[in-house]
Amino acid sequence: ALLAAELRDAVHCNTLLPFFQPILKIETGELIGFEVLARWQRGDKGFVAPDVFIPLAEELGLIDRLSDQLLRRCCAAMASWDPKLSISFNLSPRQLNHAGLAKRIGRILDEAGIPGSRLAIEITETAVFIDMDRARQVISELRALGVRVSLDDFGIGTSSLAVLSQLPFDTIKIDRSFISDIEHNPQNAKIVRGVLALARSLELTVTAEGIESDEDLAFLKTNNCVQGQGYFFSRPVPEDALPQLVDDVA
Ligand code: G
Ligand code: G
Ligand code: G
Ligand code: MN
Ligand code: NA
Repeated sequence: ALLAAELRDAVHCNTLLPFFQPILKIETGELIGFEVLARWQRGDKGFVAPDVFIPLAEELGLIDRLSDQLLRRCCAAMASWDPKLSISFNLSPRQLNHAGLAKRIGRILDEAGIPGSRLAIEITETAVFIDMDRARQVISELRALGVRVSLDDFGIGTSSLAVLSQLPFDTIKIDRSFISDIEHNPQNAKIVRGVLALARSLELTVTAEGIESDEDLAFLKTNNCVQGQGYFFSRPVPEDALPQLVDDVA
């Protein structure tokens, strides 16, 4: 109950922060943008993980407001970046069912003067896709804004192939459980090669998550995976660390 009250306050005062984890082109090492990961600094009690406060925000009916605040902050930050850089922003599956999602996102982009092409939306496959028609409509509305749509955590859900077959994604993000330590896990290596082949035939871009070592990276390079992210490049960092990070990567 205390946590809920504090989260209400944090959303009310707009104190949640976006952290940024770089996404790179595997072949060239070029920085293409960042995944946005929400952080809540709870007074002097340290950071609360999104796994905890995102479900709570959903329960409290605060998720849309929280999400809009974060996106606005990101758009404000992006205005000063190299326009080639984009962000990849997580939405809760439940948000797909809220009417006017694409309209709200379009308005936030417009107000900040950021083109839709600099935004990707990440959606995890879950039971929400039971309403495939609804999901298809929202994804199409987002793509009409020029926003790309990614299927997040690919491979650990229950209906990946049905979802891919029925919904118009641009990108799949291979779950990090398949990538970290791929050098020493021949089974995962085979699965990832298969997913890359599947993505090629569906003309989807792939982002590998959870790249933790130069061996992980070398495997993905050899197998022509296009994009990647992970602790090997950088942990998620706050906005004020971005200039340094952009310099380091370049
Ligand atoms: O969240 P909302 O869009 O209602 O907030 C509008 C602005 O009002 C926010 O950007 C925030 O700065 C300010 N605000 C609203 N409530 C509070 C509050 O309880 N404390 C502080 N410090 N600011 C608040
Ligand atoms: O660092 P990591 O602990 O950031 O993230 C844990 C989980 O929380 C991930 O699955 C991520 O997709 C999710 N997450 C992070 N930020 C957000 C957000 O702003 N909205 C939603 N819906 N999920 C988020
Ligand atoms: O579900 P989603 O893909 O949005 O989750 C992103 C989560 O993965 C965040 O918690 C982020 O901090 C974490 N993460 C990002 N890169 C790595 C990595 O290389 N290794 C591990 N273990 N976690 C990572
Ligand atoms: Mn994600
Ligand atoms: Na993931």
